[in-house]
Amino acid sequence: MPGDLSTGARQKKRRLDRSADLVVAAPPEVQEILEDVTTQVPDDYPEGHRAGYVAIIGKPNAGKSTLLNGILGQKLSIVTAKAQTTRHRIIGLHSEDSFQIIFLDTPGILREASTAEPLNMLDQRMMQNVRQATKDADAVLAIVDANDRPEAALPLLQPYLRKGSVPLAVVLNKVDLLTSLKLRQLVEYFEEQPGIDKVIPISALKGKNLKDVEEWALSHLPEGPALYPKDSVSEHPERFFVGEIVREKIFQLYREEIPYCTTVQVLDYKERAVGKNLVQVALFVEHESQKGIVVGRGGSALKAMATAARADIEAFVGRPIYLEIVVKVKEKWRKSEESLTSLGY
Ligand SMILES: Nc1nc2c(ncn2[C@@H]2O[C@H](COP(=O)(O)OP(=O)(O)OP(=O)(O)O)[C@@H](O)[C@H]2O)c(=O)[nH]1
Ligand SMILES: [Mg+2]
Repeated sequence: MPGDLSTGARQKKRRLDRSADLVVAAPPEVQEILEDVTTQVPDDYPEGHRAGYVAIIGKPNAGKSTLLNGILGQKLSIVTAKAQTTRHRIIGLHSEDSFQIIFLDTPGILREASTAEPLNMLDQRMMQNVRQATKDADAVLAIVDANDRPEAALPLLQPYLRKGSVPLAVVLNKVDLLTSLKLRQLVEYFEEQPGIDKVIPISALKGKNLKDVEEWALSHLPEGPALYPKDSVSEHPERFFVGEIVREKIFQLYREEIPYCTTVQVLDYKERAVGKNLVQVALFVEHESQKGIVVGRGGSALKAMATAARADIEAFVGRPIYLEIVVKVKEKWRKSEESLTSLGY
């Protein structure tokens, strides 16, 4: 029977556990449960069992989170039509008897630093999350929107095209919007680029060819035991996803700068044996004027958003909840190291 986790795998996992603690400000009792869970790594595993990390990277809005959800068969990572929805590195666990793929969904990669004004501090933290994910990865899936100019994707792929780099697949997404001729041309274009291990056309939204992505990823994972319990779908606690669902509704229901100047923090998450669970969320904006927009006339905008969020949170946790949202101003939170850290970035 094969033995213990390799030192490299343990180090990677420790790094991820640590950075996840930063991302998710879980209360002590949750942290304790997490500790229990993450230390229960089995010492042996079935012959031929594979496990490892697969980073999902790409430009904003390419469909990274939709792909993760499609492979997992459940809505885990939030998805909206607006760019820069995902801000953290989201772990999604896809396990079967013979493997565990640890997917790392990441924020969309922004413009190259050399060609534009400097990124704000939130953007910088988001890019740090991408770098961390690819550093830990055994394989990288670069999601490319097949409707964009293919040349525009090359700078993003560049770091993985070098010899000895981590294996890279270009996943051409949204092929449901393309003619088959255009698709053939695109596949040829990327296949001609040296250093790309495979080009996989998919529609994450329609669930087309997702098995091909899974099979390619699996073929690049090392043999080893599962790193997380097989029945878990993520390592982030439920309250993290509750906050994400509120953020998703903000992205879906507000326009212009509001989604981008807003963040949420789950203040309290009480599971009750009887009655509804209590969820208290603080929603931070940067100016008083933005607070007015979020709340709306007579509170109508906030009420509509909270109603939509509550329905999705209830579907996610599988029971009724009581959701309380308070709107607060935290000036320039996107530009302050201290605020970003206290807000879980
Ligand atoms: N037509 C079509 N739309 C898709 C497909 N995959 C994703 N989308 C849509 O593209 C938009 C962005 O999807 P996301 O999954 O949030 O994209 P993302 O890459 O995670 O975006 P960020 O988190 O902002 O970087 C959403 O409106 C999706 O419904 C696809 O295969 N076909
Ligand atoms: Mg996303």
